[in-house]
Amino acid sequence: MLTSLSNAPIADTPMTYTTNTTMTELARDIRAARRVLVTTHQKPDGDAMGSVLAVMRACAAVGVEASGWVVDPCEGNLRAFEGATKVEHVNPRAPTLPVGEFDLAIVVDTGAWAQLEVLTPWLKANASRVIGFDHHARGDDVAARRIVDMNCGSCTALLVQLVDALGVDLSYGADARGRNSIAEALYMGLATDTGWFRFPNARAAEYALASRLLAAGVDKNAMYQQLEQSSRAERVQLQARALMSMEMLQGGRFVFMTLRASDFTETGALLEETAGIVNIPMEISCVRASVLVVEDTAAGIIKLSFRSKPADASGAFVDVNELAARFGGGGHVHAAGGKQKGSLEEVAARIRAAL
Ligand SMILES: [Mn+2]
Repeated sequence: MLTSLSNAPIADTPMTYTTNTTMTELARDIRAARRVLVTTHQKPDGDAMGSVLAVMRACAAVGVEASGWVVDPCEGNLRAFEGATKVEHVNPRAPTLPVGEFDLAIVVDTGAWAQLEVLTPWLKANASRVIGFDHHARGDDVAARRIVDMNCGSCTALLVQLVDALGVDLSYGADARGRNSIAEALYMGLATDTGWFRFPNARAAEYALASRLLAAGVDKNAMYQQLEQSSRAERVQLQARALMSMEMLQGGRFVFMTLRASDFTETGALLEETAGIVNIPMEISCVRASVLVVEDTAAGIIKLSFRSKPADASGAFVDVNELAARFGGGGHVHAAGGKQKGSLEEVAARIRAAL
């Protein structure tokens, strides 16, 4: 639970977070299963939800019963993609654990205990049956067997290999309008994790996968509108608050923004509506990295988001994965998150010192 969080950085464990099995073996085990649980990190983003939905649909395609189990908050924009794929949404303040017998538990888009707090007791009790698919640099021994590929722009870019290994058609699951297919779920993760193919992690392989998914019937324009142009006005007002708080540090190399509890109450915006705000200052020429600090009074923690630009002409860049690791988190070289206890002022001072 959240009370187990500490301010200490994640200790470097001797375990190496790397692939220790093959896609063929995991595909075979999924096919042999009768019932599987599919889950991801708390507060799922587009890649997490896309990964859960893609795996659930691929399981359905091979006759395996899949239960989706996700710890909220989860944006309505993302839930809109569930269609007929029924995902159980768990309230982190009043959590429940999965009920019934599962032959396998499939953890996607994370391998870190810190991101699976609600489900940790259940996963530990079922340790031998847990398999994982991830594209993050850091992780723990959540999944006994796992495929980890940091070179995938999204977890769904890794999962397309699983779908292929299962021999399932990418258009499986499409409804009468051509929506809610496996391809759509894969595209949701791919498009959102690569910032709609603008971020450094959008490379030839990611564009090639996008091409394949579009050919499989993905309606990218409808998806863009649903994912990026369906905000409430309160969300844009919250963005304005964050931008008003903007401080330029180190001669403008770093941008530092804060959102206080009062910013949420006064705008009526929700905590999950902070998504994407940390990217906005990257539009500024001199900025190399951006930090957003959010006061989450309900959870009693301070949430941190970090972003950085790819290497400049001199080859220099800010490794925000390393930075986030010093603040109870992690992620990728150019996109990471963390959480801290303490007051907003205390945490802000710690981060300013680290920058
Ligand atoms: Mn991801």
